[in-house]
Amino acid sequence: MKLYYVPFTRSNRPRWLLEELGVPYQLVRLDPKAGDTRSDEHTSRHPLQHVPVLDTPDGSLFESAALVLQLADLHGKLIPAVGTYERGLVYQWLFFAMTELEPHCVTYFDEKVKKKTPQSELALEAKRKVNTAAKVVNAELVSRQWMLPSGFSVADVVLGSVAWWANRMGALEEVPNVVAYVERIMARPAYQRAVVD
Ligand SMILES: N[C@@H](CCC(=O)N[C@@H](CS)C(=O)NCC(=O)O)C(=O)O
Repeated sequence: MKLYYVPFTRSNRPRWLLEELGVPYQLVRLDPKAGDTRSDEHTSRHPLQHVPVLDTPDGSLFESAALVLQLADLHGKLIPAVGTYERGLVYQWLFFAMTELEPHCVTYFDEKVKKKTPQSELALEAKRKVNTAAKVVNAELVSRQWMLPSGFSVADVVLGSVAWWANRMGALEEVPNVVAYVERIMARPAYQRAVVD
């Protein structure tokens, strides 16, 4: 497996899962500032010139959540069997992370970090929406450590990395279980190996 990767981006998600699975992989580091993601070669891998992209023996794939699902299925680990209720929960939390939480994190990041306007109307609205979604996760984590009753799974790789981002930006308010969840994630040896460089 070959992973096209830019540090501190969504490409950490498949890298973290590869580390959790303990399977060998090749990391191809791209430097967006040097134009690596805009090259013809990379555009042929990802038409939007984004990372991550994963080369598999059968062809290349993009979209971080899709890569995580596919890798877990290929290795038969950290994902419940197709058709089980817990598999449904994996879909639920992956879609929740990607559609209910991440888009508001993107808006908050753009306002706070890129435009440096953390008090703009858009920023405050995005922060409110981040916390509306985070409260759902907070309630879920009252009685458990990870999103599935059976324990750590791919759901935590995707939802956990979005929660990490929200926490890192200082967007989370009054969701102590989510903050503790992010701390548990950061304490995982596989996570630490995935973000080391
Ligand atoms: N929905 C996509 C988003 C991919 C994306 O936006 N990637 C960003 C980094 S987080 C990117 O490649 N930006 C362009 C660049 O860095 O040159 C996914 O989850 O994989």
